[in-house]
Amino acid sequence: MGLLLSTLHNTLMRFTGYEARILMLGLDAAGKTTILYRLKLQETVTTVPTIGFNVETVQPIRNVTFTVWDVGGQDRIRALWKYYYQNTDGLIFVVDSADPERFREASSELSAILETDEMRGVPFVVMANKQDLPGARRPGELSEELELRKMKGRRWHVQGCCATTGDGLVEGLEILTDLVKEFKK
Ligand SMILES: Nc1nc2c(ncn2[C@@H]2O[C@H](COP(=O)(O)OP(=O)(O)O)[C@@H](O)[C@H]2O)c(=O)[nH]1
Ligand SMILES: [Mg+2]
Repeated sequence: MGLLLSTLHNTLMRFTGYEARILMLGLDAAGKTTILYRLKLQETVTTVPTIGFNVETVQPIRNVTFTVWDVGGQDRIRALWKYYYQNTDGLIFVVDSADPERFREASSELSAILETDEMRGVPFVVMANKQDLPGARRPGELSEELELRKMKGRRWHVQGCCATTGDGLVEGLEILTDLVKEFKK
């Protein structure tokens, strides 16, 4: 854990010099909150339930702000999301790799997010979470299932991970950091 934390801080250090706004989105139960806890980002989380969806915002760590909420099936409040999309530098989209019944829903949510004007060109990393579970799809397979090759005009990566152990999380963040730096050039 100590190692994970110091690696994470090294990773976030590489953002220093400018502020980076990272969104972490995904269907409910994909593992977003677990990732926040695992990265020790949870302590400073504030939840804003009044606007109809629970937004978790982490106070900036080394100039990096994380904002998190569940997507899917909330058409009534979808219009509000764009205010949170504004000025996003990078997207983490978390998927439960062992729940193929929801791949289609996850894929259409991801497409809808990426198609908004506010998210144009923003790079993303798909966290292929729950790699520890039997039957979990590997990252390559998941990128086929989510039809990521159709998502033109931006850089992306699929990272296998396990939020409960922390495996793969720092790797995914490091790759996102590199993609964000290229995007901001
Ligand atoms: N086996 C396993 N379970 C996980 C993993 N990540 C999250 N979970 C479990 O999945 C459930 C939903 O996780 P949560 O973080 O609340 O999802 P969220 O709705 O996206 O915030 C919880 O019971 C977690 O303990 C993982 O990598 N492996
Ligand atoms: Mg959650």
